[in-house]
Amino acid sequence: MAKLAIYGDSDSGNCHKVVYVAELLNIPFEWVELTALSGDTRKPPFLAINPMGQVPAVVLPDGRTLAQSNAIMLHLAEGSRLIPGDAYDRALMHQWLFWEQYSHETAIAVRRFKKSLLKQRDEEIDPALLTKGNWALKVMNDHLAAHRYFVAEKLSLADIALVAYTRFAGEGGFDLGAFPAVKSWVARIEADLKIKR
Ligand SMILES: N[C@@H](CCC(=O)N[C@@H](CS)C(=O)NCC(=O)O)C(=O)O
Repeated sequence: MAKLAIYGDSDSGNCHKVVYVAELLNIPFEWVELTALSGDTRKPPFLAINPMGQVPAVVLPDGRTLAQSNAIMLHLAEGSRLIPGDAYDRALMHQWLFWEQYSHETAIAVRRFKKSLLKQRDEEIDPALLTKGNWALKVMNDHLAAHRYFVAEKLSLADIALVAYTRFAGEGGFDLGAFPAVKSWVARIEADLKIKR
């Protein structure tokens, strides 16, 4: 029987999300490394798997393909403890997943990419990214000051999506020391996910 194949870049938090879920749920997989910066994600062999030209993308054991980190996590975790059974809690989880993609990843991951991977200097980076990322961290910190997890006081895909880039926020020039509830939540989720690196 074919295994799940995860096409990803090992520097990418979006790709890590998929691995975290597969490992947590004991789903066997093979990893296919594709460096986003090399342009390989925009070449025909990979475009046949994901016409959007981005990692992560997966080929399921039955040969079907799927892209977008949060969609892949939702599919792999269908019916598992990582998706709340209660309809309202499930909607709350989706609330955080959509917010992560629109308001968090677009500032924190993008600034980290520019600073840490493209080696751009602060003066070269749009200052709005710092403002937007700090706002996202404040929203998280306010929530986590009163909660151990994002939804229903237990680990869900919301925590996994949000931790993926929050744990690298320092590489993007964000100071997690200013957001103590976020900092301790990151350590808690890293322990829950048994993250090694
Ligand atoms: N919304 C997408 C974002 C995926 C994304 O931005 N992937 C980047 C790596 S983190 C990529 O493949 N960049 C290469 C490119 O766009 O050509 C997701 O969550 O999967």
